[in-house]
Amino acid sequence: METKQQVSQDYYLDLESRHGAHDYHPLPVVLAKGKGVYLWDVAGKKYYDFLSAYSAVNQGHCHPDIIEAMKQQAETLTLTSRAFHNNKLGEYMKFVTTYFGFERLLSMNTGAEGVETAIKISRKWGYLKKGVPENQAQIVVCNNNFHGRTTTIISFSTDPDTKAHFGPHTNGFTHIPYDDLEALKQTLESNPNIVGFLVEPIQGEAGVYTPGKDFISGARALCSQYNVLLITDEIQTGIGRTGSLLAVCGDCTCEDACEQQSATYIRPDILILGKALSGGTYPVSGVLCDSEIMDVIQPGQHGSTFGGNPMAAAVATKALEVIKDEKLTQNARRLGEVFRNELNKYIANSRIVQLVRGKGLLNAIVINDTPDSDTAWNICLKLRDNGLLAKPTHGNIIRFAPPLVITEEQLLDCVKIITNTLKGFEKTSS
Ligand code: IF1
Repeated sequence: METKQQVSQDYYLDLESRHGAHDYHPLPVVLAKGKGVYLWDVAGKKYYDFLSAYSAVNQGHCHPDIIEAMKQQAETLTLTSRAFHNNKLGEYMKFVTTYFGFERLLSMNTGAEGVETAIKISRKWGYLKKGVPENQAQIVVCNNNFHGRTTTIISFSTDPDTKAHFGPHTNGFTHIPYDDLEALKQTLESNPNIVGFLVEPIQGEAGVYTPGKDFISGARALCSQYNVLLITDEIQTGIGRTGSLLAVCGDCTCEDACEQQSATYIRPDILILGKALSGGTYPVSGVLCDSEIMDVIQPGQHGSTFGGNPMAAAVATKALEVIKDEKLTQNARRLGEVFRNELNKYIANSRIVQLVRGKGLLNAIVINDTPDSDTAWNICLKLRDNGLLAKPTHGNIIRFAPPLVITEEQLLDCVKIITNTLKGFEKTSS
């Protein structure tokens, strides 16, 4: 926070505008401090964070235990590369594979790297284990997917903004509509070269689309039937965000490692994690699967300079411990219900809001205006003025995703801010 002078927000906006790539259109607010569910801007104004850095800050901003783990490791050993072993990676591998119930971990940094890793593993598994002819592997993806921004991943995006003018695109991906089991079945039975089905259990960027209750379980059955790897991208939905440890856990309330999962748990063949894996303090992602799949990767065939570094291991271990120690998954489930119930009371008499949808503390409201209108944006500007930070996903959809450490009192305070702000837009709605 500026002590000598209140440096104007414009000073910071101008620096970014003049010296940076214009690859984002952020809400006009310049943040300087974060703690728990709160953020402060350069003028010292306090906000509730209702985006959580796209669900990377599930454990709350600057969680003291995660920061302490980070400080200790930072003063000890930050990076060895995988050219040598270090004393943190093996223990982390054991911890995280036990935590999620898989045999092996390949540790990377960004979510997109995790997705790319899963694509490479699936293709190679297809060639070496399923007998797919070289370079013929196909991976099924869903329309309106979001899995990151590398060239291969945007090659199978259906969003023009994400994909246009970045060609030539990578081949080997087949699209189906999201939440369409019949389309998946027809695709799998008609193409023997399919090696994987890559899917978000809830489509976050598309607007927090929660599929029918049988979609993921049905996909699991079809993938098993046709010897295709079920690859779940839980980079945004995982680690307690949806009121379960993983969005595919269904109503599981287990507090132990995943092998004690309840009947509702749908175990993927490959699980991709990121974001909150570090509690928003450091880029850490990971791909988990069993040996039969992971062993297609042999020395020299994949990796990254920072992949599996001691700092990532220390921070991710603590970040996952915090999720369980503070029962953040259970808090997300309970307060997610409260949030949707309270908003639905407002929506019952609203003309500006069509609906609220989501699971746990990953929710969104659909504004009663066209996707190209600026109503959702203007609502977010007003929410900012009223002390709550959120941002539209596509056009007329506003995502609401606070840190999972939020208390019921804070949540109800936020519901009040949101509904009072929406009221100001009711009279102008058509
Ligand atoms: C941006 C979206 C959210 C993700 C899923 C992989 C990744 C992401 C399900 C890649 C990343 C971020 C990226 C960020 C904004 C944000 C986002 F709007 F882009 F789509 F959350 F919905 N799978 N999502 O959500 O992980 O490489 O970023 O670590 O690029 O604008 P990453």
